[in-house]
Amino acid sequence: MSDKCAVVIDLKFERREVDQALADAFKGRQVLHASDKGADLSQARYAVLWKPDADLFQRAPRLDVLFSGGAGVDSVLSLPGLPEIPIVRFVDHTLTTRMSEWVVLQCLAHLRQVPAYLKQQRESHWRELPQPQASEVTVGVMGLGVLGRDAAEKLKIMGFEVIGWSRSRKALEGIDTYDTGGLDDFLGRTDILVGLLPLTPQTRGMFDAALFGRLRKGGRLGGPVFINAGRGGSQVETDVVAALQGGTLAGASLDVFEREPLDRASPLWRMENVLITPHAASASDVRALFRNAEQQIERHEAGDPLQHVVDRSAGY
Ligand code: NDP
Ligand code: OXD
Repeated sequence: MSDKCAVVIDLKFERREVDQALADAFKGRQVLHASDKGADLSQARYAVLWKPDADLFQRAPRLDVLFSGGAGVDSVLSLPGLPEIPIVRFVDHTLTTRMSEWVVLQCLAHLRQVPAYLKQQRESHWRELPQPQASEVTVGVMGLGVLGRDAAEKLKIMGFEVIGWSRSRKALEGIDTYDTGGLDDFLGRTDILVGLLPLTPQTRGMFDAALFGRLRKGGRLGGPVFINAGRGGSQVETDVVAALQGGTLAGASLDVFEREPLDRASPLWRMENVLITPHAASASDVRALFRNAEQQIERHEAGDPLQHVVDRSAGY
């Protein structure tokens, strides 16, 4: 056996996919699978995890670093028995690129009236709809972290007017930015609201009736559009439904929900102006995840600081 410290894997990917990715990862290190209930994890120093079983930290009491299988760490931070050790978030261009593709796709879908054309197609109805220009529509991105920033820049390239909001104010070329104190001004300019916020006590339930009511009225899309790929816990789903039914919102694209999978009885499934994806905006690439964890372990063992460490007091 190698004298390099062992790694535990506790991910909810298909085991075959994990095994294929492991063929090129953690060379010279023992890799243990938490799903093998007989495996001795007592000496493992690193864990790569996503929604692990409740007994992981009892079985692996000597961990030094946790690697989250996703960019969002709300579920990791709420794990029972979570040890006081660094948690490294997953940050990788594959994840960022996928998310920006999803966000740009959704903004374009509402700009170019895809939900209305899909309805017309189902009814074999030939009718050209108005075509506002991207430059006439302001997209407000809430959360200008790794994902929000890239999405904002790509939306800008597509020609949208883009503004952004985050806890601390950011400087982005060609994009007006706001901090928490500027929320009213930010919302009052926004035609398409994009949520790319982590779920924290501050962001829980933030997308509610009051917030939707502060979005810009009278824009070129016939009303504001809400797009969320951050976390479902940030949206009050009954308020989203009511805002769509009452016309406060003209449309929505939702990838995340208060409870996942989204209940079959949810009216959101049947709304013609709503596009739904099953928390699939940007899936973690398991090869990239292992490559990242391996690089961070090498840094850690060489005495260099870990990167993308979660700030537990901020919750992300
Ligand atoms: P980052 O940590 O890089 O960025 C988070 C951003 O949110 C930062 O700009 C931060 O502000 C801002 N923010 C946090 N709390 C507040 C607050 N209370 N008020 C205002 N702004 C706030 O995260 P990522 O960009 O990497 O990821 C964002 C989220 O996307 C993840 O947490 C996860 O929930 C979700 N996600 C969803 C996926 C999907 O498939 N649907 C896939 C991957 C991630 P500041 O810059 O000042 O710190
Ligand atoms: C993530 C996610 O946080 O998949 O990476 O939601």
